[in-house]
Amino acid sequence: MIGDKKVLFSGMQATGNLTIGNYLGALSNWVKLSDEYECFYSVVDMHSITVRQDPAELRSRARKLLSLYIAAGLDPEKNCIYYQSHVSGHAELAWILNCFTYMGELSRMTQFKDKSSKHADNINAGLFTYPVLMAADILLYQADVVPVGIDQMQHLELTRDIAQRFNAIYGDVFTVPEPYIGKVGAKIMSLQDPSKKMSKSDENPNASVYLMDDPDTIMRKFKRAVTDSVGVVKHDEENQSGICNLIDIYSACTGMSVEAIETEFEGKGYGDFKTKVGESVVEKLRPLQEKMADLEKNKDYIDSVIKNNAEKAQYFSNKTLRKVQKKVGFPERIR
Ligand code: ATP
Ligand code: LTN
Repeated sequence: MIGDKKVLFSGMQATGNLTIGNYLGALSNWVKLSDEYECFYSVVDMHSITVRQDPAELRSRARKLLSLYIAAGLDPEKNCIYYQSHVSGHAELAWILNCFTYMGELSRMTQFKDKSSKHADNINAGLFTYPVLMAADILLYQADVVPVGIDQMQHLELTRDIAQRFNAIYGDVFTVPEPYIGKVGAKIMSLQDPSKKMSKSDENPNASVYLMDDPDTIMRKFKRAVTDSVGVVKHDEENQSGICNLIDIYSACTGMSVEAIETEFEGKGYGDFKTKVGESVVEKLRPLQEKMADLEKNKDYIDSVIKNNAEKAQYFSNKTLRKVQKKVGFPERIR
């Protein structure tokens, strides 16, 4: 707890351009929960270097991502929006937690398996211990809740296991966090292959809709979206995964229920449906894109957010870090 509020932590990597999957699965829930909790939203740039990055590009993407958090509706006066690399406690706690995590646990992580097959020439130790750094992010702020998309559930479970293991040895040090998975949009699929999740690192640009895509591009991508030959707008995951995905996107953008959507498009063709889905996405993204254009002009404001929030995050993270260091037996600091 911070004051009378429970704590929320979440983060995104500054790799690639964000997609509507990132937005509907994570960012929009962050905004929804931000009044209820004391929130920490990090641009997890330290996670990004587990795969090779161009330094200038990483820096510019990280800044864009931080601005995007604000453009999506997170108020940086109320929410702590900061770069992971500006707060030394993440790496320090990760080291300690590495000593409480087993090789076997890390070898089972599907994201590690996926990324090591994609980057076979660079299976570095950071890629392997990535989930421990994620656990450190969360436990450092004593987070009660972590809003993420379904693909991160396995990492969340590992975080809970590490916290419980540590608490069993040293007493109640860490809050054991709960995942928060939204009801709609928790797994948006690729528009070109609905059996795969929409991902910012997909090589096919038609597979993903990016948050900064202009309206014409968005409409074109939805028109080209892979569907089926059934011809009915129905939420049938087994036989109509493409249509199902479009229904989920439409539902997440309009707030309509699946049943109401099926009724709206009864007797209508896929062409009409795809147009409506595209329009709903364009409308959903419009305010975010406008705000983003404003923020890009306001360098000093973003700089002040970066500075003030890093200090705030450093302050709260230090409390946990000092406690953990004492518990494991590091010598006291002499003042
Ligand atoms: P990459 O494909 O480069 O690994 P990513 O698109 O999966 O990246 P992350 O930075 O790993 O993006 O994820 C940020 C957040 O967005 C996480 O909470 C993740 O669960 C969520 N997320 C990512 N893709 C989707 C998706 N297709 N549907 C719903 N949520 C998603
Ligand atoms: N592993 C996450 C990003 C991430 C994160 C976190 C999410 C790093 N640290 C802490 C929630 C909480 C990903 O790949 N999407």
